[in-house]
Amino acid sequence: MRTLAALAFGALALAACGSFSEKPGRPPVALPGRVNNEGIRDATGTTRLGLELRSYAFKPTFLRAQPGQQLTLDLDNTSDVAHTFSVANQPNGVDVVVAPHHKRKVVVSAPLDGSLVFVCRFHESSGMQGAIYVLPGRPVIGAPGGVTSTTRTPFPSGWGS
Ligand SMILES: [Cu+2]
Repeated sequence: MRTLAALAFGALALAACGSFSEKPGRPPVALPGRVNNEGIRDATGTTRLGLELRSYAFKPTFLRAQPGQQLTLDLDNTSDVAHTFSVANQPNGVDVVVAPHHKRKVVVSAPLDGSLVFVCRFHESSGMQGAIYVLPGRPVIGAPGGVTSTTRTPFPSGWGS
């Protein structure tokens, strides 16, 4: 009976995990070109979240935010190749290289409307791009919010473990 109970609990835990928001679903905004969709995250209630860089996708791929909301992104490259986090539709946008198995931190502001598109410059054509968006279904436009700063501050010890 103990085994059965454990199995039941495991199934419940799996079901609970399945209901989280990072399941790849229909893309909330249409980006030009190929997009490897690793899920949507509602970031409207947070100021900081992790963004995994893998080959060749950002996870999560789409971040929903409030207009102008400032977000600290803990970039975590879990792959064996270098990636970039580069804002595509910003004249003076951020362009950060993250070495294999390294972490970087960027602070961005959500646009007031539309989407802030980010790409990996090395693998954009392979579908490595995503967006911070305000409302689903809105067109991708140049964003007056944009990037406020980037830092090279080391991550707190134990981060990501
Ligand atoms: Cu890349």
